[in-house]
Amino acid sequence: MSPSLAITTISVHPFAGQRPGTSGLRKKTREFMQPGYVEAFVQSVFNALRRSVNGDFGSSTLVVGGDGRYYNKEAIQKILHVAIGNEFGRVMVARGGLLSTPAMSAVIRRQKAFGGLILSASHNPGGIDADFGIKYNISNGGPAPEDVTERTYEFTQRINHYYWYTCADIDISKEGKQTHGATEVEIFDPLADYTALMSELFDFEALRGLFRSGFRMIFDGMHGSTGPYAAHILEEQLGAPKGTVMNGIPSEDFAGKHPDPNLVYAADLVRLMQGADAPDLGTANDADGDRNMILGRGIFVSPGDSLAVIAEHASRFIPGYRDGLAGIARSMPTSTAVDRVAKSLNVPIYETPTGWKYFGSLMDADLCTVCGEESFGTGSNHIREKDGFWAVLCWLSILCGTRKSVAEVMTAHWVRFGRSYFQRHDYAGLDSSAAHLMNEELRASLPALAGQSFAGSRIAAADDFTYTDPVDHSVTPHAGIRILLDDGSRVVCRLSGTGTQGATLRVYLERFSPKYDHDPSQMVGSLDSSVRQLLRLKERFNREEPDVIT
Ligand code: VG1
Ligand code: CO
Repeated sequence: MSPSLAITTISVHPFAGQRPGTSGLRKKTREFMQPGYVEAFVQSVFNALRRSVNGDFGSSTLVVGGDGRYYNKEAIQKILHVAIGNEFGRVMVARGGLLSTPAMSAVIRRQKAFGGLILSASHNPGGIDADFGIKYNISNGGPAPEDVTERTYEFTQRINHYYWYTCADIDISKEGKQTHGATEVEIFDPLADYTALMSELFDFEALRGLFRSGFRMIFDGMHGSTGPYAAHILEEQLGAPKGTVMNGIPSEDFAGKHPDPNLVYAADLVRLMQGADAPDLGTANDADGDRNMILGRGIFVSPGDSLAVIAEHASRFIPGYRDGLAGIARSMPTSTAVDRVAKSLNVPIYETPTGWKYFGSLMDADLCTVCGEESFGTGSNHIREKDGFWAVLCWLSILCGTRKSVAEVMTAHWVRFGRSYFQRHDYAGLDSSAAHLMNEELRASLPALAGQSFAGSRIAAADDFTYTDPVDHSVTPHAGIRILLDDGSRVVCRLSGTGTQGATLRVYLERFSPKYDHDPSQMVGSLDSSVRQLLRLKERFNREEPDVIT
């Protein structure tokens, strides 16, 4: 049979709401399981990209993999059949379908692929009644920028057919190459490129020495996709004792938990790190491996501080950054701790909207080397995604180089730079229209806020953050409402773009002090009560307390 005979055109109707958010298309799993849903979205992605290859994917490589959640394998089969139907020259599939988000980014870059499809709803729970997602990454290895996601969305709204290659399920359990139609399907080792990249950036020999000296750590894989990477690199390559990796076996529903590395959802690890026999370092990654949490004995490192400490020490203790940093970027709501480091290093600092896609153009233009978000995301220009395990290796290198404990590293940092006390309060499952109305009202009230008293200080400025990309000059409006106080404190409010049900309000609170030993909750307490009053949260939503504080 000639290849084209096996390709059929299948009719499909548009599905409402296939608009990618902060990080790809994220919905309830059952929504994705509707017949034709995955096919229609993936075909729309290809339709949006087709003009960039002059209508022919014959010399393009597509990479496919996911975080192993429920429906990962089924969706991969669908993507393979549609990609072969669209006559991609090569499709690379991670063995077993398991590929972390940062590894995807590394593979796209090292294999010079055209792009990749990641199946993940990140830190959201998995299962038939939980969440699923698909994200497209472009050839620089990073999330598709907004012009691509918007074009994709337009195609989803007028799609009427997709291309399908008819054949049995493709075996993705063993490495090797197969030919289907006009496409070479290559099953690859998901650990190889990522491990090679890490060994180039970090001094593995020094880290082996650290473990030989008796250093103890825990890595919590939260049953997501990173357990195998961590076991391979920490236990096999760096000589950390077996058992260093906990919850390291990927599971379809992440053992029924939120695979989200924060104080609430990684409670077991947090407890361990507070115990009498706590190891030197405690770390966790989310399901798709782009988020990280860092803990020391009895101490939690807030993500904004972690970014600042990594930026402070990178050029000294991490070979990949020996030449220094070109610049640093953080998302707007992220604490300003790293700004002070940038100042001391005499490098520019960039403030971007929430979501990793905004860092890509800065890194492609060599304007920024290290970047991060308050949502437990840290990374650098080694790839174009945030990288949870990279952050773990950064901290290992800093502890190895300084011979200090996590608490000592933090204290030294705060003594030198002062401390940004920071908290994020999430109010989840709010009525969507009420939440949007609140946003509108707040926006309308902004011009009148300046000069008013707030949390014992005075509002110096209040605005709705608009970002203009310094490289491609694209403009992103409505990226979060900021209230800036005379005393340097900040409150930021925005609605989440990754949820799958109702609306989630995120309130970010930050207060600076040169003193480092205050209680964070107390330090942001008056900001919290003032913003609750301003937003009239109780009245609107009948909510007394946030659902999650990070
Ligand atoms: C959240 C975070 C944002 C992060 C995004 C994706 O978005 O706030 O910082 O980039 O999740 O992270 P939102 O719109 O819900 O606030 V992940 O680990 O899902 O790829
Ligand atoms: Co994630």
